[in-house]
Amino acid sequence: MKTPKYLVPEDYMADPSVHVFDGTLYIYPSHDWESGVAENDNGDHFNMKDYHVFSTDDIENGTLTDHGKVLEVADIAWAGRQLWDCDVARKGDTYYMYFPLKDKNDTFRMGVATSDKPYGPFKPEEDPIRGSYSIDPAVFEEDGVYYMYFGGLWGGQLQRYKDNKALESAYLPEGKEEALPARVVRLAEDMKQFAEEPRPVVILDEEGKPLTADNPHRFFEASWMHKYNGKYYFSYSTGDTHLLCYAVGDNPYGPFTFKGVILTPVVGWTTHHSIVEYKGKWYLFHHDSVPSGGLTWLRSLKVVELEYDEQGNILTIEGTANE
Ligand code: FUB
Repeated sequence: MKTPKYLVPEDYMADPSVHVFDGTLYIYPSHDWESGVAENDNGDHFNMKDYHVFSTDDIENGTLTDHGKVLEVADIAWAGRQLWDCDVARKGDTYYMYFPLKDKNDTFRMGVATSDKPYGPFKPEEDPIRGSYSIDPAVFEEDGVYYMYFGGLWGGQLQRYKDNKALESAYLPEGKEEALPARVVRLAEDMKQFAEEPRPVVILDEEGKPLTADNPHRFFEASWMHKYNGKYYFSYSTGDTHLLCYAVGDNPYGPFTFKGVILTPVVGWTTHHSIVEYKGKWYLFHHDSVPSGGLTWLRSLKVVELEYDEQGNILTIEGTANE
């Protein structure tokens, strides 16, 4: 499947987190809609209020099942507004959905909701995860240990925190200062709290120096982790330079060395993805705003095959290539 394919042409879905459970592929996207909120740098126009889950046994030629609304703002006791990119992990017989949502003080926290089925519905906990902040959770499991990667600049509020503490005033590094890193944290046994203080996800250049704030490849949002040939691939969006990039490390905490661009800019401001192996092939799930005529808050899900060269480098995909 060398050309990308739109997955849900009848609705606007974005930020796909994708997992395979018992041989079926499940997609957990954000659900975009026209809420009428004006576009701004704070991301207020991404005013999503619920999630759907999709599944398929044949991503290339099959149809997707829409499992309907599985969680909504109205069900969450601590909710303010804006359900952004979520992810789901399985431990034992329980499926845990992790979601960023602004609380009643307009501060993003990470919530947890559970289900006994991968397609929900998900029942939210009464409170957000203690000590959680910012957006875009992505959960990676290895040998029964679960790691959450998270964080996002600007509207994602990461610049409001240092050493996991809220700052009195936000600070965004500039120029040759070190870029703000994503965070990674091990989840507790019960999957509902952090087991430790979140750590920085350090991305180094080829000389071993952390990427600086003026580097067009520095982290902005949309963390994802996958493993290929024994290496850990941390991938992410560069936000205002509109790329999906990746960096490779030897363990889930990093550091990671910058390797390259996965996807060149798509139509629409945001770019966001997941990378999954299914039935012997690797796929990039992502979104663009072509079907809505470029409206960045009305995005559409896509999938395209992802390939590596013999050294394990990801071959760059053209963001404006279409069906
Ligand atoms: O969908 C809202 C936000 O836009 C996500 O959390 C970001 O990653 C960006 O895609």
